[in-house]
Amino acid sequence: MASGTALIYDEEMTSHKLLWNDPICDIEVPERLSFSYEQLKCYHLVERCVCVPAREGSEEEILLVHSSEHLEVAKSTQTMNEEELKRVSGNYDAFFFHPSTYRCARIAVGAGLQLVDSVMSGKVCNGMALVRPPGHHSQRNAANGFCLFNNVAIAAEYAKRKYGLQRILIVDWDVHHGQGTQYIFEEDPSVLYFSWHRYEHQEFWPSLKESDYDAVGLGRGKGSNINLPWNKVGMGNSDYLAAFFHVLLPVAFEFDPELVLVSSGYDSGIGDPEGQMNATPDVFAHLTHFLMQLANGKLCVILEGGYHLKSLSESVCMTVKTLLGDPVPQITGEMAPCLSAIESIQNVRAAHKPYWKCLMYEVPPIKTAATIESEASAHLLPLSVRVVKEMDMNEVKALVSAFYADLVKEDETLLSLGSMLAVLDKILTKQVCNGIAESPTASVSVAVALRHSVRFGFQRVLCIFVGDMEIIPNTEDGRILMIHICEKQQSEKTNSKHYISLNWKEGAEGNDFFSAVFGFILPVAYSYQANLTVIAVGPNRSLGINGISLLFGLLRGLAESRILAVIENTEMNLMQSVAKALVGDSTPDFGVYAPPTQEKVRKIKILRDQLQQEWKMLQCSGLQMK
Ligand code: Q9C
Ligand code: ZN
Repeated sequence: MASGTALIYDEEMTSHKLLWNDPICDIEVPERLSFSYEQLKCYHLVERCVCVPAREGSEEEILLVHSSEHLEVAKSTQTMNEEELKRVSGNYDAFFFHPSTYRCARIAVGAGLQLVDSVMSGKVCNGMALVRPPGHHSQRNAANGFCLFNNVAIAAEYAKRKYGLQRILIVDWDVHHGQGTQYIFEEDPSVLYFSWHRYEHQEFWPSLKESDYDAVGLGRGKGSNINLPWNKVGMGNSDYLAAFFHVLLPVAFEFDPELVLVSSGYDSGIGDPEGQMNATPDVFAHLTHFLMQLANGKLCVILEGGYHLKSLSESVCMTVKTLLGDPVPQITGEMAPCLSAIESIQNVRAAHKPYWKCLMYEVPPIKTAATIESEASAHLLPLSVRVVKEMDMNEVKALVSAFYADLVKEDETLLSLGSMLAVLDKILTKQVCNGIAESPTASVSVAVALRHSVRFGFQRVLCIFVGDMEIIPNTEDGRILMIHICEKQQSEKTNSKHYISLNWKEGAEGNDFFSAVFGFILPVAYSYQANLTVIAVGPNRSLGINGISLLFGLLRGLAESRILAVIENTEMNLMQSVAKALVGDSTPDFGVYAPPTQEKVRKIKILRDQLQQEWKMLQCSGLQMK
């Protein structure tokens, strides 16, 4: 299992700069790179990365994607004077040449390829390349939008050839549409391209019809181009997360890429003069964390846009920090996507319904008056499991007798409570991020853990039960949100809005749980914004080990990664997988994609309709009037 994060930066790429007055191009400055790198140093992130040198991309490598005419024009600019440079630049929409541009662009290409090689060879697990000029607007035969060569597209094509990859995912979270990348891969089913972008009903640059949600790819590539147009400015954290939950992640997990590349523009972040969006640097930690769950963690992040130096550099740091495995920061603020975002999300889901099994039961959007028009081998275990000393028995007794005395008669239970509380205390006092406790009676341990956490001062604890468990009701309503995943229909607890029963039995293929995770559990969890997550795995669980691992891996993105796992009937396999997921170094191999049954999709939809007023991140289609 590869570990480590590559960082690629070469100061030489700061020599490409605008030599004349041009109000369109003057935001693409060398400081974007140097400032970001300084900020990385400032947070001591550079020293934690594996610093990989950049190199020049070869002509042959550039020709993987570009025409020889384009390469020759670019090459010819090296010896031009300012007047000639200005004239050639004028042949393109929003591009400037400097005598060093060709050299810089070749280093930008090579940096991306070095990153792909570092990840594919197993030298590192993931990494980021800070490059300019950026790439995603660049086309086979043209420079465009500050881009000369399409760094990410070349990286994808290179990875396909050199490593024989058959499925590559490109996630383009830059605020502009990477139309260059779309054109390059639109007929290629082996590259899934996802882009969200400021669109404003085609008002915003590059103002193309083909940036809309109905451009799904061509020929054999149908379904492998996903455009999510933002028709309003001001999109924020919840809108981006909703796009991941309801569009990108379900499709990406179905696609099951062997490598993920990010066209990582930060002009989609707050403060950017181009994007005019509201997403904070924190959200990029979450987006990165989600993508780390794919392709066995093989993730290459390559810089594109981002023009607000502070916002850009903070977001770069959040990305690199997350790649390094640091806890994901908690997102603050109300979690609810806006109506315009929901509408766009609904449109893309409907447009892609023919191509993706995860969307096959999608109902086509109908715009009517009914749409409301308003806004375990030991070394694998996390530290906590190994080092925590059990609590003093009297201390435990005293603690427990305060509330659950009648439940705790047997010594065995008391003993396990002791070790659970010891782990929990380490989490509460921030000595560790997460931990596992074994318990012969998970429901009792969890009840005690929840009560203890609330007493400690936690305002919101998310508790997920997997399996048959007699859930001990709590009296701290509002401070605890319970989601119970089990095969049997739970009876009458459902009248509390803080108890949700998700009646679910994993199918034989064993991965149809994705639809429940992305379509329901994560949206509810993000809406709630817990300070602590407790996950209890009991007997007769209706989920396989992979599903449980995925749940742990993804929930590490919440509550600053604070998770207490309570596991009954410890199987070695389960313990090991949970431990791996908690330390964040493994994503299970899900095998052949099994779509959820229509019945399950319906079940999720009913729950969503029922609960989306309370848990707003569930919204992914227009609200139906009652
Ligand atoms: N009226 C990247 O973010 N704007 N490129 C042109 C013309 C060009 C952005 C406006 C923006 C290019 C990599
Ligand atoms: Zn951009």
